[in-house]
Amino acid sequence: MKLEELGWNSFFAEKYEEYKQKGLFAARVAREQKNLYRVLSENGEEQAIMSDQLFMNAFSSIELPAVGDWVLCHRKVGFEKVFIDRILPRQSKFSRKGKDSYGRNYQKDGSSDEQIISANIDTVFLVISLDRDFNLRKIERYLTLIWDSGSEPVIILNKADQCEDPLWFAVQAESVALGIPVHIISALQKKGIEPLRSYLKAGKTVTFIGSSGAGKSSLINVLTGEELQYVSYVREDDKRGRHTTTTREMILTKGGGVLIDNPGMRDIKLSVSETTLDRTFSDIVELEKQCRFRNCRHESEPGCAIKQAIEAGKLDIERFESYIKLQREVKFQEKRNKQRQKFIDNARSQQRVQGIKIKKHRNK
Ligand SMILES: Nc1nc2c(ncn2[C@@H]2O[C@H](COP(=O)(O)OP(=O)(O)OP(=O)(O)O)[C@@H](O)[C@H]2O)c(=O)[nH]1
Ligand SMILES: [Mg+2]
Ligand SMILES: [Zn+2]
Repeated sequence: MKLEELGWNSFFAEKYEEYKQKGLFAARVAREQKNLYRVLSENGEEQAIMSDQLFMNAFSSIELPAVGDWVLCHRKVGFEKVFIDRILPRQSKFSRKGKDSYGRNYQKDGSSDEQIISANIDTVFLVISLDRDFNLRKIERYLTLIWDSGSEPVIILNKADQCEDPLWFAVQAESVALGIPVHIISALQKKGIEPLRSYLKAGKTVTFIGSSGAGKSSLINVLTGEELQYVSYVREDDKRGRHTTTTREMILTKGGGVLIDNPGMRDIKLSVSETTLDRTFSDIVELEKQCRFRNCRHESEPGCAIKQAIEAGKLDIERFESYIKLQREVKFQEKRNKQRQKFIDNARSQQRVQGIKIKKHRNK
């Protein structure tokens, strides 16, 4: 297995340079389960665990290896598993708020932690099924998360076979996608799949996100031509999906290209910067610039471009309200993140001063 096929590039090679001499080898995390990892490298696939040092120095779950990460490992005589010593800087990281996959929460203040969903991603396939799952406000949230990750979103409307007028949904989706590609497919009938192959290039990584039951694993199976991922059945009476995929997992396609399947997401809490949010709502940001007053609150001010656009039917009022709501959420999170960072910085400097290693209980 060549590292380049797994997504290795000059960015990582440069970071690796200083560790080459220390006998550490590079590998990519393909799977994570409890504290056990599976890594892929030139040596093939192996089981791995974190070195004590990596684990004990981690102050939050984003400092632990995640699927998609490039890590540096060493071998110890007498041990079958390899040890992960270090995570190379991430080129992009797709994260969300919440407890990590083991239900651990590293935040001493009780607030939820940031959790890496997958790292070093080029493209995110946002899979939405054309039934009750379809919701523009939800798409806006997802897109903001994706923009924040530093990867490119693609919207995939699945289960076209279940829907009378998929094009109508596509037009709706395009109204919030603002130029992001939107594809209509049916994973079940294997329709609309070919155009998606252009995103799967050797050494490029695509991750799949969306609600449980949207068809992420089904699509992966169609793209790889193999029944690699478990697919659930959906109860006919309420069309609700059931969680099938339980771990994040990396899958290599035959033509090159790395896929990462994820379990469905329940809630999508945002912890992003305002700049990221403005990217999702760039149409509104543009409009705001045309208001007569720079500090227009878009209420009763004269010459308000937002109000005019809403009245003229050019801007959906629900979209505008969604923007305001998310802005509030983002500001609140930014404040919390600052407090948290202060806490971590303090704890780190104390640790350094006292020279004490705080022992954490593993596997709890
Ligand atoms: N009718 C129809 N059903 C589909 C389609 N794609 C997937 N399904 C069905 O939807 C159900 C859920 O599919 P999965 O692929 O398991 O969904 P998932 O997004 O991986 O779900 P989680 O792993 O729980 O996040 C299964 O019963 C699939 O057979 C489609 O295009 N049309
Ligand atoms: Mg799945
Ligand atoms: Zn205004």
